[in-house]
Amino acid sequence: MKRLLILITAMAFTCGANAGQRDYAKLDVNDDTKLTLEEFMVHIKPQGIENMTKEFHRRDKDQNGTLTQEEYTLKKK
Ligand SMILES: [Ca+2]
Ligand SMILES: [Ca+2]
Repeated sequence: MKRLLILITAMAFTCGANAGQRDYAKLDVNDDTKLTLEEFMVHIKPQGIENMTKEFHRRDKDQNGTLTQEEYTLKKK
């Protein structure tokens, strides 16, 4: 049990360190290094969809309908 807790803590720490990249890889379901709106929405709760749609378009600097990793991580804090 103690070991599991340490493992979870270690994982949380690792995730925090480079969360943007890990998120991006996880969201990019088809691994084409572009995030479509659909991929972007996969982990979003229904009530968050409107906000996330705005967020997606805000990050999509070149307005091509997909997010590169750079666009995705740019404004993330
Ligand atoms: Ca993709
Ligand atoms: Ca784009």
